[in-house]
Amino acid sequence: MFDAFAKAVAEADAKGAYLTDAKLDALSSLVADGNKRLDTVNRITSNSSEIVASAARELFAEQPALIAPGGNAYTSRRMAACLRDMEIILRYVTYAVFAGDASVLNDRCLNGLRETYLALGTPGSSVSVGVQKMKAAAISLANDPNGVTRGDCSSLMSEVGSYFDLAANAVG
Ligand code: PEB
Repeated sequence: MFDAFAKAVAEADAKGAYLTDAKLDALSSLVADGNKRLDTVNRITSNSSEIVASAARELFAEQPALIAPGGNAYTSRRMAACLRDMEIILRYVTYAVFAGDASVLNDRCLNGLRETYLALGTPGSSVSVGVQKMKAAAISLANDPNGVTRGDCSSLMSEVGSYFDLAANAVG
């Protein structure tokens, strides 16, 4: 598991090289924009239940077969497992945003997840749609300019989006 700093060191060390100016610049802007990152993590974290619930509601509205008898989220046990999976994925996305690096998400959550869903008979493509819906909800919350100092968050939001895309593509 890396954060953006440890990743830069590991990559430089693998080449026996010093940190490049480009890396130093990238890390220094990560520090300069640190409050935006922490605000983003805080907003997603403190609204996590709502993000999961609304994404699941939309997913089931679009794919009602999932909650019909015989569906993959039918019975409260499977529904609970489904909501829990979405919550787990969202939690690892918040770790990746915090760390500025996807390795925690890849190594501890996504690694082998496609195979797990295949073995369970859970439709990964539906999980992927659910993750995309969480992405939309999370970004609209995190990118809301009200109640915070206004600034350019476009690159941070595209980074946040990239972690959701990584998760969606890992199972979809
Ligand atoms: C991954 N999900 C399930 C299981 C595992 C995971 C390991 C099997 C064990 C169990 O049931 O608890 N666990 C989960 C995860 C990590 C982990 C992400 C990462 C660290 O450790 N069903 C649907 C939807 C979808 C869904 C499409 C969006 O119809 C999910 C939610 N996952 C789902 C369901 C089950 C499951 C298990 C329904 C139960 C499957 C079953 O027992 O039939």
